[in-house]
Amino acid sequence: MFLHFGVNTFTDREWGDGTERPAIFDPTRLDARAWARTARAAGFRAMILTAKHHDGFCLWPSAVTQHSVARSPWRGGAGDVVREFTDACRAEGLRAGLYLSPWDRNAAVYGDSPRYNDFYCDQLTELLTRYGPITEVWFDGANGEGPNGRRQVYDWPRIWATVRRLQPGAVVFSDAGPDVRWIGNERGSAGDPNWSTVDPAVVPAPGMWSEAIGRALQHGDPAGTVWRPGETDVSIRPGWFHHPAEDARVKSVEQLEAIYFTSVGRNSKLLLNVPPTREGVLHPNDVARLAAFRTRRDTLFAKDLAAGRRLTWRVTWRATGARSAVAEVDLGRAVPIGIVRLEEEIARGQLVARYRVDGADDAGAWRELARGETIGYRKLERFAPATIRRLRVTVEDALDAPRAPRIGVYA
Ligand code: FUL
Repeated sequence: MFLHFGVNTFTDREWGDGTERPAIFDPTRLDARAWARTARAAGFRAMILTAKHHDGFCLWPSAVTQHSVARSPWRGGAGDVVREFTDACRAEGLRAGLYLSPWDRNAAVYGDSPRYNDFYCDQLTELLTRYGPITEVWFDGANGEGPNGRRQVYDWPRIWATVRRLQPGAVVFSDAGPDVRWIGNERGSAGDPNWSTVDPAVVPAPGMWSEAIGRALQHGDPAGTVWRPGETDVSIRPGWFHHPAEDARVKSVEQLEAIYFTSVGRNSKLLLNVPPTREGVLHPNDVARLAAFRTRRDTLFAKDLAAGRRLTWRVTWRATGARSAVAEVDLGRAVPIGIVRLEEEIARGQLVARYRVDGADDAGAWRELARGETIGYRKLERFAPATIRRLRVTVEDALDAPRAPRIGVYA
């Protein structure tokens, strides 16, 4: 779960310009533990907080700027949202991630490239040394001009090396990874096909755009030399920050379900943004929607008809060529099915390049249910419900001799 929170929450804007008075930051009942409880109940495994957005306002008391919670009336100027957030994550068994916007519209040194790189690495060092293990560091690509109209030249190698040195277990997210890549849009839709490997030369740094970059982010590259799986970030509302005028525009369960299928169901992780309100809590409409989304997923995936028939079902897997193979699952009896889940053992790489799924009823009449290209860690296929006894997954092409995918079958 992604949380966008900061001065924009109080000014009702999406991008602050850095001139906001820290005094406006005054959440009346901030409750990070409640954010974490909601996230956990909804099935999230990690949360990522905007420690600093483009306005430069820091949700922790940074020693290198005055533009922070330390100058706000909240908790008498002694508060630290990053501390409360990371404590809450740990208390609820969630991993903690942080977003530190490279673009800073407040810092006077922004655009004075070597000095801002120092300033930025100082802030990163504060975040990565004060709050225990950080799972993911999130670098967005927006990078406009500074307060002085100058553009910053970021020292990405140094910035990434700072994360490696201080938090060797953290994954680094940006358009250019190096560990996890942006999926190329903010609509919740990963590419199909979607390879977890990329050619690093195509996306040299965050914040660049071309058609080739867009394609690389969406689809990856089967010939790519680095492993850089996609992460799909999308907001539960039209905006990233909370705006009271959008309280009735929280995405429906149907929209969230569709996003789940086009992100998690396409070999990508999902990072769903749920922004706290001015009070510092999640809005009841968002909380209710998350709960309903969880119920929907639990219902859709309640019963794996393959695994549930352990006594009678059989899976056979045989190679049909150097890079092709076929798996067959006998469900024991003909049952209505509408979703198939396929998973490659990605600890050993991503191989499948083309596959099809067929089903046969009791009479043994085969029909095609779905076909696709990549599988990766998870591929979800949804089709018009059919009554099926035997299921066949045919890998028609792969980068190397394919291994048997895990197969789940749902009504
Ligand atoms: C973008 C930012 O400009 C948006 O405000 C938001 O934070 C989004 C997740 O990343 O680069």
